[in-house]
Amino acid sequence: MPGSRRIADGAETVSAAIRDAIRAEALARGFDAVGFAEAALADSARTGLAEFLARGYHGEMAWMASRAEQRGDPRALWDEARTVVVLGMNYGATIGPSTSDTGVVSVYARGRDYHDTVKKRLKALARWIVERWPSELKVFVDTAPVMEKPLAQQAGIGWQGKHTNLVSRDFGSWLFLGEIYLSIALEPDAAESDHCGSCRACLDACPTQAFPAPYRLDARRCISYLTIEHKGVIPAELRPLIGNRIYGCDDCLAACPWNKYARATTEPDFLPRAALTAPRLAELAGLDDAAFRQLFAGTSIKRIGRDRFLRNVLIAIGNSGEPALAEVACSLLDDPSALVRAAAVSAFGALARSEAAQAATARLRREADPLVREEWRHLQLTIPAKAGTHSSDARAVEA
Ligand code: B12
Ligand code: SF4
Ligand code: SF4
Repeated sequence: MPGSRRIADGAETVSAAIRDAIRAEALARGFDAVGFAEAALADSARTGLAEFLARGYHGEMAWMASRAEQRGDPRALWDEARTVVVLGMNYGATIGPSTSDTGVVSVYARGRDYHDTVKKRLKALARWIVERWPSELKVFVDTAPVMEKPLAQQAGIGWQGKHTNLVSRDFGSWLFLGEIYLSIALEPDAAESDHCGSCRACLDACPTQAFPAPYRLDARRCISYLTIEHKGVIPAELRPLIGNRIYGCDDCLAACPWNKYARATTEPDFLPRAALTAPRLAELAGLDDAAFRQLFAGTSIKRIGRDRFLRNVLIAIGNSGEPALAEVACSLLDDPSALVRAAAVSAFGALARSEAAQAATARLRREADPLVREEWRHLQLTIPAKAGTHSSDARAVEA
């Protein structure tokens, strides 16, 4: 096979020495967990993926279905792959309480975009490897069609818990994963076994009941999916369950008892930015495109763009129960983005019910976007306007 060099055939000692050297170098370069797997997935991973897709649990993530064959088989992605080096980086942090007028950004997104940090480290380690042992290689983190969690379990780094993420005995739920595919065959590590036992803390902690069964996630109900991947209007029945989570969700991860072994990350890139620990909803709602890009430069939040982010902020405003924030929602009813306008209607309706319902008729006369019109109509149906009681809020929105 071109480019493939089976240097470890019948030479277990050499293979072990190479693995030990790579492991030591990876740890020295700031990775926290390292394991080796054969470049082949267990049948259970492939069938789990097929079931996930067949049930439509991936929602709008069409990219998951379109490269399913490569996702389910490392060699279908790259036929020279023989070994997968799986690497983990600890991003553990303390999760403090939040107030209703602030938003919660999930822990993984509070620092620098992990894709950049992990990829840079993977590439540097990969260069170090090829300088010593002739191998073709490829590096991946998150975005490629790779099943990172089952590979990490096969490499012994942890096990897929009932919340479907990888749990580590040393770092709990808080590891980012990345991989180096090598064309040389090295002895794999022993796979980790499942240590969930009868625990179901993560399943019970989920605010949207996104787990149809243990080890199975319906992404369409997951707040992480809804606030990050989902591009359109968030279904009305799920909005109240989102609370003040404005980017991702950590509830199932945080509930895991194995987090007692977790430790705070010391990686400077993953330390939380002050602006992202308890951002005030009213301030976030005032971001225009340029201010959004400036505030979130270098973070993963910038990937979703200002409009989708403001949609999330408005859902949190609608859930805040803070009448003072009704004005903030009201100020976005004329936003150029239909997605933002639709979320503003929903938030305004949640905080100032009768004023919003009274404004609906006038607003419907000039709103052309079907999604925003639907939000106004929904308000009219669910909150009958009280005749003759125009408040100042209602006059402002009708204007
Ligand atoms: C798509 C995706 C999402 C989707 C779907 C999540 C999901 N669980 O599939 C959404 C947007 C919801 C999401 C959310 C999050 N994600 Co994400 N996501 C991915 C991505 C790109 C692909 C995952 C995938 O292949 N899913 C498809 C399903 C079929 O695979 P699976 O989860 O392994 O499902 C298995 C089980 O269902 C099992 N199974 C089925 N039936 C049964 C029955 C039994 C008995 C058993 C044992 C197993 C079993 O078979 C399947 C195959 O193994 C990976 C990166 C990557 N390329 O792998 C990151 C990744 C999984 N995400 C990650 C993170 C950090 C998150 C969030 C924590 C972010 C946040 N704070 O908001 C949340 C966690 C939500 C959760 N509980 O999973 C990390 C997880 C790191 C870790 N320690 O595991 C990854 C690995 C990215 C990275 N490189 O670090 N994510
Ligand atoms: S990330 Fe949040 S919404 Fe998604 S499954 Fe976990 S607890 Fe549920
Ligand atoms: S909370 Fe319990 S069931 Fe969920 S992953 Fe952790 S140990 Fe497993």
